Amino acid sequence: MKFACGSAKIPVGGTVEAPILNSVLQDRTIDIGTTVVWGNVSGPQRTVTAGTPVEPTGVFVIEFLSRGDICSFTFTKPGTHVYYCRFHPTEMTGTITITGG
Ligand SMILES: [Cu+2]
Repeated sequence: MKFACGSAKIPVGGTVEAPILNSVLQDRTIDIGTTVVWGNVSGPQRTVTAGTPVEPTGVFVIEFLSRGDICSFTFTKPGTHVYYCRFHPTEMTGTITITGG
């Protein structure tokens, strides 16, 4: 699992931003090896939690993303991951699709 927050270095390879703005978690389609960077642009605390509230997958879990915080995760396997915010599990959901490999 390659996961970085705060001042940690963004790994080598492509990066794609997925800003969290107006209570929306973004959908992104990326190539394998790409790092998705989530930043809490506005609003209260968020989480970026892989899976669904009923069935979290644990593939990536970013807890307590306060306003201004930036976290990232590098996807090294193809697949599709739905994700959600634990504080707003029905309104805030998104999908990351990883192609290639
Ligand atoms: Cu939320």
